[in-house]
Amino acid sequence: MQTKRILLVGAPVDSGKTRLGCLMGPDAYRTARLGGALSDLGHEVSDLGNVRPDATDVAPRPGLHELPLTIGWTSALSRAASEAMAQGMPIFMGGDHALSLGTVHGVAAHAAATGRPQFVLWLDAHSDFHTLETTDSGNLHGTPLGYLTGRSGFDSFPPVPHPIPEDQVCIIGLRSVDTAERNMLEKTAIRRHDMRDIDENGIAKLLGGFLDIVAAAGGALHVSLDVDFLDPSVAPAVGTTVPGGATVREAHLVMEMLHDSGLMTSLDLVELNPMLDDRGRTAQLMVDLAASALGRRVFDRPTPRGL
Ligand code: Z70
Ligand code: MN
Ligand code: MN
Ligand code: MN
Repeated sequence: MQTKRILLVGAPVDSGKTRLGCLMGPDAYRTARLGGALSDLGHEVSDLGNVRPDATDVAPRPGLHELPLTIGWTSALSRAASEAMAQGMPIFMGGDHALSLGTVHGVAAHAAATGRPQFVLWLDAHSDFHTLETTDSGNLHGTPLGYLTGRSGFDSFPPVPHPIPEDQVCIIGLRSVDTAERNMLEKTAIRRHDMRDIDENGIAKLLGGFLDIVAAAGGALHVSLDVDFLDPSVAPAVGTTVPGGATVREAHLVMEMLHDSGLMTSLDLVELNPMLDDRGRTAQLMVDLAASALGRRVFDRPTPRGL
C-alpha cells in the first residue's frame, strides 16, 4: 500500500451555529487516537495543532450568527490548508461545517497553483448551499457550498478566485434541504444524491460514477464528511440529527472506495459535538472511517470492477 504524509490540522470552529460543543472535536479525535490509527497503517502522521482564527474588523450583521468570527476562521483556515497541501494530505479535525469555508478555499488555491482541477465530495444530510441572503437560520455552517461554488452574497468574506465548478461537486446523503437551497440547486450542475437515490441505486454506484469523472480529469479530490451523513442511531454526537442516514456499512464502503481510487487529496471531519456523544462512540466511528479511507481493510483486495 502506498503510504502518505498526513497532516492533522485542528479546526475547533464553533461559530457556524448556535449550539456549542464542536470546539472540542479536535481533542476528541486526538483522544480516540486518530493519529495512531493512521500511523498503524504505515502512514507518516504529524499533528500540526489547532489553527486560530484571524482578527477581523468586519461588523456583526443582524440575523447572521457570529459573522466576523466565521470570516476570521475562513481566512486563517484557507492559509493553513494551502500550506498543508504543499506538505502532504491534510485531515482537518473539526469543528463545525463552517470550517469548510476556509479549508476548501485553501485547497482550491493550491490545486489552481499546481494546475489540477479541484473536485469536492460532500457527504452530508444537508446541502449547505445557502448564501448570507438566503439563510433562514443565520447559521453559517449552512453556507459553505454556496460560497465555494462562487455564489454571490458573501461580501465581507475573502474573495473566491478559484470557485469549484458546479459539475465538480457531488453531494451524497441528502435528506434535509431548505426550499431556497432546493430552488437554487435545481438550477445548477451540482451532482446531488438523496437517500432515495442511495436506496434505489446503491451508494457504490453513485460514488463510483463520480470517482470515474475525477480520475478521468486528473483531479484533486477534497472530501468533506459531516457526522450527520450517518444515521443518528450510530452517530449521535451531532446537533442537527436527521433520521434515515447512511449506515456504518455504507459509510465504510464509501471510505474503502475512496482509498482504492487513490484520488482523495484532503479530508474534513466536521460537526462532531463531543458534548452529545455516547461514551465516545461517534468519535470512534469517525476515526474508523478515516482509517478505512486511508487503507484499513479486512482483506487485501481491490474494489470489484463495474461498481
Ligand atoms: C439548515 C440551515 C446544516 C449542517 C445543519 C441546516 C444546515 N439548512 N448544516 N448541519 N452541517 O440552518 O441552513
Ligand atoms: Mn454540513
Ligand atoms: Mn449536515
Ligand atoms: Mn443549522
